[in-house]
Amino acid sequence: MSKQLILALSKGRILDETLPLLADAGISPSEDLGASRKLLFDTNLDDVKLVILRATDVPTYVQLGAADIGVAGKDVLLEHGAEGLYEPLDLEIAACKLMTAGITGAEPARARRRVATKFVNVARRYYAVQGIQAEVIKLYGAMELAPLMNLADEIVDIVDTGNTLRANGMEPRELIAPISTRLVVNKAAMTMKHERLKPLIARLEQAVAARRECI
Ligand code: PRT
Ligand code: MG
Repeated sequence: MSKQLILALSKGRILDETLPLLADAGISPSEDLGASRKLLFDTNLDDVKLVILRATDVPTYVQLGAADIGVAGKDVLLEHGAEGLYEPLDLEIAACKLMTAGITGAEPARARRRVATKFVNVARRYYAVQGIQAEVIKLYGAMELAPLMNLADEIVDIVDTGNTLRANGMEPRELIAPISTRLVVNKAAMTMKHERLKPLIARLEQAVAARRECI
């Protein structure tokens, strides 16, 4: 294994909150991420490189060791599964909730409930544990549309303020899991590169703790 550490970041809203946290931990990209179409970046630290990925690809890169360490939403991790990954630190950013939701005031009456979501594994597990028969329908976006269009009785989606649901005549129902962004580490790298990873994780831990004290 090379001595280099590859850190995989989730692009989108998580990235916006990750970069300041990394800066607090003393890691910054050598160039402006927004200014180029590059996806692999050097940092101020000689042995740390950043790769910017689609959020759902981060667990795959880290699990298979293409990246040593990654930053991903707990929702994405729950959907992907934890095999080959350690999750040593809650970064306490991009907090939200994974919930079921449906049309406001409507009873989820159907014996076999149709559930639209991009979190199909999470949804199947959740309804099975509840003892509810569910037909889970995979969607890639705009879950809020599915009940309105009579594609599904319910959705499983991320809720923050609830405004998106309300704007579409829907209400949150059950909480499946509170979500925040986590640090994940490749299991083999955790052993082989422990010397290098340990101080990096410790610095991030301190940065998270320092923010908690400011609130
Ligand atoms: O575009 P792509 O399909 O790749 O994913 P995405 O657009 O969902 O990615 P992005 O950049 O939005 O980041 C997603 C990650 O951010 C998730 O995996 C969560 O861990 C985290 N996160 C935190 C959120 C939210 N808050 C959030 N509010 N992800 C999505 N939302 C969306 C939600 O899907 C819904 O459409 O915001 C809407 C709900 O917000 P409220 O405030 O109206 O309830
Ligand atoms: Mg998006």
